[in-house]
Amino acid sequence: IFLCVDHVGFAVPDMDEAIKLHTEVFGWHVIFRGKNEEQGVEEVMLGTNRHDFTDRDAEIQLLAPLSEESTIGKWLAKNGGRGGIQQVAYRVADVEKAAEVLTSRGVKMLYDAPKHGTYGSRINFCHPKSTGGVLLELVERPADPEGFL
Ligand code: MC0
Repeated sequence: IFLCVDHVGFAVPDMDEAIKLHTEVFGWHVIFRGKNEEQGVEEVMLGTNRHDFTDRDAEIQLLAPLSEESTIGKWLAKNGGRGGIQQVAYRVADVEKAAEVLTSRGVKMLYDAPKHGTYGSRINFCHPKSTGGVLLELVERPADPEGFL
């Protein structure tokens, strides 16, 4: 079902501080910064800066809450205000098909239909109660990522 790991999502209490840490200390490059109002997040995607950079590389996603009531706001509050790994995202070719297959195997999907994700991707999530405790996101990237990367 899965093509590869698309990204690992870190919940962060302070975006600017997190960017500084992951770029200056760990050497990642900011390749996208934006807001997803529907998900209640400010997000930053971190990637490598190799000359042969392609959208096949797994990325790190920094997620800061737009409000205390948002998913990330609640997650941070539950984690004592500290950041941490909030999700792992698997890339799929067809998010509806992948959700259908996983549902038939007993996984509980969060959404009946895909929602909008980073770079114009289509996303859904597997509830952590049916994955052994990890929030798993399914990501179908747009066919043409031109203009995003
Ligand atoms: C909650 N739980 C988690 C978890 N969040 N377990 C693992 N990883 C997480 N991230 C567990 C809690 O510990 C608790 O377990 C149970 O799930 C219910 O927790 P809750 O605090 O009551 O939380 P809920 O039910 O309000 O929300 C959990 C749920 C939510 C997964 C439904 O986080 C959600 O809707 N997530 C999908 C959307 C999302 O994450 N958006 C932000 C990223 P116990 O054992 O205590 O009952 S946006 C994004 O990712 C976009 C930009 C993209 O990539 O394109």
